[in-house]
Amino acid sequence: MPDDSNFRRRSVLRAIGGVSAVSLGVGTASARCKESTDAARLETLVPVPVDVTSTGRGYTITDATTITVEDATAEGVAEYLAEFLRAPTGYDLPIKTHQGRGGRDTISLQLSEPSSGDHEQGYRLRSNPSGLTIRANEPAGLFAGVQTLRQLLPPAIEHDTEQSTEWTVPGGHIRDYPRFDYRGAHLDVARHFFDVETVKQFIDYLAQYKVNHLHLHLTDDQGWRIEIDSWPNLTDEGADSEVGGGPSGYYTKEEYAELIEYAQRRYVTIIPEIDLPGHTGAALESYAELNCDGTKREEDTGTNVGDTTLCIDKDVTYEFVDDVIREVAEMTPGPYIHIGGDEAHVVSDSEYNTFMDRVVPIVQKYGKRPIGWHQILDAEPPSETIAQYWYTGHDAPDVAEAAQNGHDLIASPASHAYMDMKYNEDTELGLDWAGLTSVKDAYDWDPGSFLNGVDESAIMGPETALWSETLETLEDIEFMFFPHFPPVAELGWSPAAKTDEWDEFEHRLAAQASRWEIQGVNYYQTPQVPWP
Ligand code: TNX
Repeated sequence: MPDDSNFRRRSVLRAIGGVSAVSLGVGTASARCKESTDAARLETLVPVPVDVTSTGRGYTITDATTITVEDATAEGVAEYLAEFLRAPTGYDLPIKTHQGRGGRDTISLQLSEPSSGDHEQGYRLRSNPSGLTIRANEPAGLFAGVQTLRQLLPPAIEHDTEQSTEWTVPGGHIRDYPRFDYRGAHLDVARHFFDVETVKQFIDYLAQYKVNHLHLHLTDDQGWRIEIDSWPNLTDEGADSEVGGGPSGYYTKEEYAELIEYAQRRYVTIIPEIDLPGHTGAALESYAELNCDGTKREEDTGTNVGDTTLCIDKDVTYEFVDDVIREVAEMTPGPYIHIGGDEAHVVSDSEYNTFMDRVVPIVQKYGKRPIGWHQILDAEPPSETIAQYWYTGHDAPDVAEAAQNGHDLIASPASHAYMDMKYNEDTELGLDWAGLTSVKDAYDWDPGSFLNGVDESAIMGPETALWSETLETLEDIEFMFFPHFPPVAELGWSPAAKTDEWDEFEHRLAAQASRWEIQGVNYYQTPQVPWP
């Protein structure tokens, strides 16, 4: 239950100590004041880095700044950074190739040989008056460093038109790497359809908080959202409905490729989900032969779950699944395909097992690693199968046993990671079947130890889920996602020892709001957070 009533409003200045005490107006005092305002940004990063050292004066980006890379490997990140900085600063920020550190007035992006103890997604960032360096083992690490750099700049950097301000990065060193390699966010585009632009915006939000997997729930009872050439009715007939019956749609193969590419540029891997054998109303509405009774199902615009299934006993079911998985595998460069497996309430246990025994190998045959909601473990699939835990309890002996037997898990407990749970009783959007999830609840758990009897080494990482029964627009998505999401993003990235103090986190979270305001994010101003 949320605990908004106990909330006490505290100034974010507490977290950025000392700033308010410095007198303004006098030359040096004002410079010192600015320096400490800049330095405060080292202390409001989300996710909080592994190590941060403040060293006084930092680097100011000017008209003279160039971005340097040592070779083409870092160019993609350099271009992303330049594109991001050019509009608000109005500077040219040319990208140049240069061996080693770029020298004065450069933002230098360096890829180095991994040194011992360095994580492959980690980075180091240094800022001093002569320049700024981000060093990493992999481009993904550079990209994470760039997201940190973004938060080290004044919030005005989030504008897409030219601003006049001093673009100072506080002086300091940061050493940083993720706790979990896998940090995910799920988006339900089936209950309500979201167009390509909306999903791109969502991907940008993930990247901003260092989340590197987007799980797209592409099919459900209410709509089929991905073009499949060999079964064209799926989108000709199965894509024109959604919850409430409003306007809907699907991604053509070209649009899906566009999303993949957009995500790749941001080091986000897309995981497509084709939910099987339940949650298949849209397919059953498109093809009579997939139904056991041979007649097409009626269009579904409601929110019931669990009352649909492909016909387990028919061969055509497996021809259908094979074609769909083959085409989805062909258009997905990432290593995973999610095959759902949840809430198949109208099949018997033995039918469920029969189905998964045939379908899991299809995913493997097309070179992908299967993921399922944790019910998939009931069918005892091969240990390569990843299970996504979504119940609320800490005790799940079957899941714990599977983890001990080699299954990897994704942690999405609905009581903490379901972004569609209402913040409190008054939240107009969202659901409450798993209880209310305040922003504090979203932070108050440990993905590594949530499940009793499961060792942290079996946890790939946390994943948020955003189901869209009640969400129709980008504004709706933003309302449930902000500020529910950054807490879970931090739990995925930051060291456990740095993520157990809500009193400290709430100030860093509050400091993000000035960026969201400029970005135009429709966030919920929960009274639990001391917004500035
Ligand atoms: C449960 S989580 C579901 C979804 C609903 C969601 C709403 C899961 C695997 N199944 O079908 O959309 O709750 O919160």
